[in-house]
Amino acid sequence: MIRDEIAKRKLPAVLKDGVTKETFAAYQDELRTLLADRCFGVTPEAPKEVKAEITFTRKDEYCSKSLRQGLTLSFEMEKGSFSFPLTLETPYSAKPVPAVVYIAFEDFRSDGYQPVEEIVDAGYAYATFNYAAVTSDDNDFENGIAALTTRGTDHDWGKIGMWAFAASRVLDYLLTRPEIDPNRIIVMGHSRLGKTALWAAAQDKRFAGAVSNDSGCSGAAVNRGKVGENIRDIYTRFPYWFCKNYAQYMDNEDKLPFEQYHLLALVCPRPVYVCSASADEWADPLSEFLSAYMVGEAYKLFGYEGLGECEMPEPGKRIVGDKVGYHNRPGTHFHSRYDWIRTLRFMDIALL
Ligand code: GTR
Repeated sequence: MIRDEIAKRKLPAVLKDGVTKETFAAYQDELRTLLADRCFGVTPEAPKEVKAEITFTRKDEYCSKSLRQGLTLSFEMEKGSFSFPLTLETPYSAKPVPAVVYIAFEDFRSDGYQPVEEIVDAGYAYATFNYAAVTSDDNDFENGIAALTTRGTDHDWGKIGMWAFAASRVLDYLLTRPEIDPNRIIVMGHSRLGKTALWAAAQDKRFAGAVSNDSGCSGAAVNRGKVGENIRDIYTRFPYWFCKNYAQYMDNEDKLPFEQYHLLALVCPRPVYVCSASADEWADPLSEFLSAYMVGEAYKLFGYEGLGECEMPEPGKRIVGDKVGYHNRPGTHFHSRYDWIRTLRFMDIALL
């Protein structure tokens, strides 16, 4: 039973004593500072301006349903200017459309994790970039955006922070496009990029919502009592995703001054959707579900229903509240059309 699971894991409270709707934003500031200092590292100031250059335009994609554009976004960092490519697919529509910023493992391609025609058919614009074009997914801090900032102290940002920062620069640009509804731009990612999407929305309130797919350890999954990957596993293999302080919590999860539902609480009251895959034991679906379940308490402050009194859904089932949703897709670690379609259906309503 979920209640027993929560008691057994000795999970910390979602809300500090006395937090109200009025003081929630101040509480979020504390949580954000904590997550930056202990886990993902501190993000530098946003640039004053993001310049966009259109590199190609195709007007008749998907039997003329959508416009595809390649772009280069450029801006100044502490040690010089940085540019990276973006692809934007915008469905033709009489009214401004919602949009998804998808932090991807590869360049734009209409296949695999990127079912672009389905996304366009669901009425969403799709803005995607290859995370490797921002900085490499390894311990090399001499390339891309990493080379233009500092990583000296124990709380300097890691690669997840850098990819999240790039997602915010995409948002800067999308907010200049009249075809896109500025109040309905969400951020999404799978696995390590699901962790990134949550951290992006946690820091940037202009994102209207966040979606994590199979994000597991240091993403949506609660650390205390987690099976599969733990902080030692992740920090040993991927120390560069995080700030150096995170090492203190290897084999020491009980000392973490937050839980992963606090990362989700940073998105509240905006919508958040957590996707698990039933056979993704490394990510641990039950621990991902627990975060979605627990964070309901924060949404209640705003009069929104959380997941309610429920148990972990069977594979193939989902549970949604007003602004928080969860599904347990049958199968292994993957970002499938199943995940995309159900996510966007949830967002259709939750973003209203
Ligand atoms: C794994 C890592 C996970 C997850 C995954 C991925 O190796 O242990 O935390 O992020 O990679 O990004 O595919």
